[in-house]
Amino acid sequence: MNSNKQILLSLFNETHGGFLSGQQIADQLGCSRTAVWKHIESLREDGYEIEAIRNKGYRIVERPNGVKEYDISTGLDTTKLGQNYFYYDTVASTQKIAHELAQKGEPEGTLVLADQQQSGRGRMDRPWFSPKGTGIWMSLILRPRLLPAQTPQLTLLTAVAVAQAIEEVTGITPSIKWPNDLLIDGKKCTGILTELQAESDQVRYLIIGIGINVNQVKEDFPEELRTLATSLKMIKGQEISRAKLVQEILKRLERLYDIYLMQGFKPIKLLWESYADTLGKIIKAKTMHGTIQGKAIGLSDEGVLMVEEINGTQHKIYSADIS
Ligand code: BTX
Repeated sequence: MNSNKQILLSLFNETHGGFLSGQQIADQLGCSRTAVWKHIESLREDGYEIEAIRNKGYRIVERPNGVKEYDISTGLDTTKLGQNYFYYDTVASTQKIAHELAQKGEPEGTLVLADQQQSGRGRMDRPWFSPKGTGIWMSLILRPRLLPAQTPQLTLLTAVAVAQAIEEVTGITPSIKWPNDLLIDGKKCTGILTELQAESDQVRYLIIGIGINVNQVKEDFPEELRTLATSLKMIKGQEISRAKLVQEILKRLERLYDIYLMQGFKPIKLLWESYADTLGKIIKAKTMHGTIQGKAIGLSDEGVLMVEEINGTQHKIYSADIS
């Protein structure tokens, strides 16, 4: 977005839904009245509904549910996360781009977000359905000083941050299915994918991928996902602002990440447990080494799921699909 458009949108923001006269805009942008009209037209082309009234000026009636740079940066309450922002209309996968940027040295907190992904991916290369304009498909670069074995804790931390943000923006409380799914009414609305580059004893960088179904309706999902997946709009019955949700996630994530770096995993673990759907239930954990069935009895202090078989044997589950 060019800077004149950004300034114009900031001016509208300051009016809190009120009018700006053509002269005010011309003065602030240092341009002619004809140029003002062109800027307004260009906002309309971006999907802004703008009312124009003689002797009063212009007023934004409705904003597009966008996630471009301006939509995210205005009102973003973080010092690091999302301050360096890369937006794309369409990509194969934001994970791939975030890896490339991390390798080029982009700093911690860099955010990559796309309006649509054509090959969005989940764990073990499973596909992640990421249609245009309705969801949040984003990847965040972190550079914590951690051992590779500690990084699953950041997946759990991210799940808590997203759950808190969804709660704040929509009033809906999701539950977390270990380790990386957020469910509402038993259906998946969010998936989290953590990938890392590391030496044997030190993480070089982490890419945290977050996919959230925000404004899809049932018919938007392919047949095979309709019984498994849901969106926030389907639950809430109204459109949700994607930009607001992204901002809230970044804010919550930054706070929890700071707490984690200072105090370790324990406070995060307590929060995670308060949203947990898995604990106390009899589960089947499909791991790389076989299937374990038993009661999910808790999280260890490292963030590993503890499962107790009926004969009392306890297992630590580091990575698995849970059913
Ligand atoms: P997962 O492996 O736990 O879940 C993948 C499974 O979830 C799929 O096999 C399918 O059954 C189901 N699924 C696919 N798409 C959706 C959807 N939109 N809603 C609900 N269920 C679905 C979860 O992996 C991690 C997903 C991370 C996605 C983000 S989006 C931004 C970033 N870029 C990227 O390519 N991936 C991450």
